[in-house]
Amino acid sequence: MHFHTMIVGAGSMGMAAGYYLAKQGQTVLLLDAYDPPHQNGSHHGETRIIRHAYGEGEHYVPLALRAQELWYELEKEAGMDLFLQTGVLNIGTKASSFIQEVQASSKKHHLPLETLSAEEISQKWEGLSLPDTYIGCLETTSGVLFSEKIIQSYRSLAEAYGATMKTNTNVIDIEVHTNSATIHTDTDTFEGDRLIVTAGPWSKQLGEKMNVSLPLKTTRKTFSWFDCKDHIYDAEKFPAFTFDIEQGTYYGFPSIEGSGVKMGRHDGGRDIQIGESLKPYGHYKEDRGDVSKILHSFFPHVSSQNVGKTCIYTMTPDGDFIIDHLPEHPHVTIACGFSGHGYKFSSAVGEILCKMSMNETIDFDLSPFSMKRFMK
Ligand code: PYC
Repeated sequence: MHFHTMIVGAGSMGMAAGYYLAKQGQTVLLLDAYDPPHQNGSHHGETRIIRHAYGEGEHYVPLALRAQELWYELEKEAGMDLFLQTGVLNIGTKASSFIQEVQASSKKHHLPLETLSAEEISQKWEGLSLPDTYIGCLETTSGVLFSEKIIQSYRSLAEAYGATMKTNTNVIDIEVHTNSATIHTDTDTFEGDRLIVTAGPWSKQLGEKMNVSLPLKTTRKTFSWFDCKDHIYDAEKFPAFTFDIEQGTYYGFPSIEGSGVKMGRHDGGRDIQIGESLKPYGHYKEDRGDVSKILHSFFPHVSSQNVGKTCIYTMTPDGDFIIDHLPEHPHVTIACGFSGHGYKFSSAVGEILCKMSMNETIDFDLSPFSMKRFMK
């Protein structure tokens, strides 16, 4: 079988790319080791945050704004709610470089952002009680994405546009030729003019099959939901949030239809080797301890913990993504290393990967995401 584009890894980035390519009338093959949406990578756990003013660097803002437009478009096409405009409150001290970058990026890109003192925050949300030295930057235009529903929507639409989806399929080998590629799976061989590798934590191993050494580290992360005594944290009145404080960096979600407050720690985690089985949530003491300490310090109306899960971050050394062609083979693109903050961009990244695969002009500066930065 011969395709215009073959995509290895149909998670958040790959599935979005497959959708855009199939919609453009291209023949597309999507391969995944599981059956997406699934619980084995980096897209499960129901929700992800989208923020526009961006603590990780203002170079992400145009990408975040395009992603937001595309989320609204996807909602329309899929005919369902995939984004909830809860707003996002970024919390930290004035000295936090993350908070400073949130403020600077909002100023540079003229984004609506309100800075509130700890007292103003507790007046606005009785569910938050913060030290006097903390401030919060509130962006009301952003909020929460329903990550698994989105992957399912992209998949259904891509298949409706004619994409071929092969699930529970392991890629055994990849041969890159001058103008094409061959993929050998455990059951079949596929040929394509273009190849996109969007395999999250499995990208490093797949890179090796193409003689590319990707500087990726995989980290086991946890997140958990906490019961709330009353409706104080309901998404109708409480925002998604991030913390950049001396205890670490954290993120969380309001209670959505009775889910409870969801919270995870963004820094830290345990390095893992892909292939080793992931220890279940609760295996390590810090799985419960890390976030419950923060939650019980600052969220006085949260009660007992409910349930937790594990997921995987694929980290680059600098925390910026990799979205690039292979230096010697421009028909092969790799998008990986989303370093725990990529999901929100997956619509825009999917569109970019589609354009790269069709040799179209890209409207974004992708130089911060080049592979060359690691090849000095
Ligand atoms: O980038 O906001 C974020 C985020 C939330 C959870 C993990 N990353």
